[in-house]
Amino acid sequence: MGLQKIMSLVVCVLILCSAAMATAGIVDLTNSIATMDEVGSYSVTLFNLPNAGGSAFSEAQIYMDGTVIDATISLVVLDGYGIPIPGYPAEDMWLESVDDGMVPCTAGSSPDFPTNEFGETSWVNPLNAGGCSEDFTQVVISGLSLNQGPLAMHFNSADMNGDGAVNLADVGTFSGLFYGEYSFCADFSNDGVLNLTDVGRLAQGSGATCP
Ligand SMILES: [Ca+2]
Ligand SMILES: [Ca+2]
Repeated sequence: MGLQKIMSLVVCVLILCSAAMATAGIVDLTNSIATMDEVGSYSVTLFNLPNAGGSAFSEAQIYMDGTVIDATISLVVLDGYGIPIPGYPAEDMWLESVDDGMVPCTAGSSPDFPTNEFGETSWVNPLNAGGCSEDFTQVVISGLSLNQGPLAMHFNSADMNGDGAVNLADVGTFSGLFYGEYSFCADFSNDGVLNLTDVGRLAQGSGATCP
């Protein structure tokens, strides 16, 4: 092989390398995937408190049924080549209600840990959050939603107005809803009825605040 040929090969390789450098290690919102593997075709509801005293994802409830179900969310963060991105900071990933009804405390809806060597993280621990959303849930990485359909997860909270504290204002709202027509936002056990179980969860959350 002549020197010129070898040189042109080297140049080719360098160009390929620099093209690869342009997107390697950068999150790809299509390749990265979030799943709730145990949920199947159900939609689920998670009861939140600002102090993370609400439900773990492993103890979410089937929407309007109340049966406990494991709604752990798994996220795999991949670059444009499908290569895992390890060490992605937990606080740069979070959950958002499509209608913004769930209101997290600062970094309150982030996953449990930064991505591992396989680019994986998950949501199991309870969120620090309030507010109410009967809409679906987006997984967001550094401000951009994944290019997939949202997850069938809803949220409610004893912090009904989502101001970061469970106090008399929320008790007043709950009382108003409790004696009225059925309200998803007050059905903390999400079994489709408002009863003492929901009052118990309100009591459980009383005084809870964002960290
Ligand atoms: Ca409140
Ligand atoms: Ca209920």
